[in-house]
Amino acid sequence: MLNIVLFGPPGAGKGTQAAKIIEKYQLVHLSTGDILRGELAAKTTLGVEAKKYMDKGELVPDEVVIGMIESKIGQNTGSKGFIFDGFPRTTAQAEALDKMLNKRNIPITVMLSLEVEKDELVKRLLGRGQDSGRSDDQDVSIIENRIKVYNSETAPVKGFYEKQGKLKSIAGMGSIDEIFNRLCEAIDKA
Ligand code: B4P
Repeated sequence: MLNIVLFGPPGAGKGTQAAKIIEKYQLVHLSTGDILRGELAAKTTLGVEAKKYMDKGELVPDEVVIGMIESKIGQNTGSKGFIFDGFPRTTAQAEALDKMLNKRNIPITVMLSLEVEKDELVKRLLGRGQDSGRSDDQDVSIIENRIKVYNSETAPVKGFYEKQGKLKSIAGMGSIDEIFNRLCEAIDKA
């Protein structure tokens, strides 16, 4: 199995690149952001609760996202592999994911970390806010908070995979196709 953690700050291109990777490698795409937005659109209790955190640029509590991912893995056991997009976002989530995957004997193959400068992140997210109307992309102060939360709570997850020898940093500036080619090269060598 090929199991990839696609990592990076908000606006690094995770969702954009994940769509291309799943097509090429036939993987199951698990994006916690997409799952949460789906819950919100369906007006479930979980979605309504999660919106309170997402609209402030804060992380949704670990136990909520860990439970969501565990049930999605269980529903897709016969797949060629998974791409985890936007998860894990804390060290506790990374530890929980390792436990879930070790139990099934399907470890993470590689973590691909997209590296993008802060000014470019803000520009991309404001652009998406205009096109999509996504509420967490509308306001510079919410975007700045998401980047701050990324630096304090999420960036340490890189160290977790680095210790396991699985971290590959990928330059995330440039055209979508250039970045995709860099990612494919890293996946093919993993
Ligand atoms: P996510 O949905 O994961 O949102 P994101 O970090 O902003 O990244 P996304 O993948 O959508 O954007 P992308 O970089 O592809 O999370 C949203 C919220 O949900 C979080 O803030 C949090 O509250 C909650 N949440 C999700 N997962 C969680 C977890 N595990 N634990 C706790 N809470 C969780 O792209 C952004 C834009 O850039 C796009 O418009 C794209 O077109 C553009 N772009 C991409 N590549 C480009 C390029 N090369 N050049 C120019 N533009 C580009």
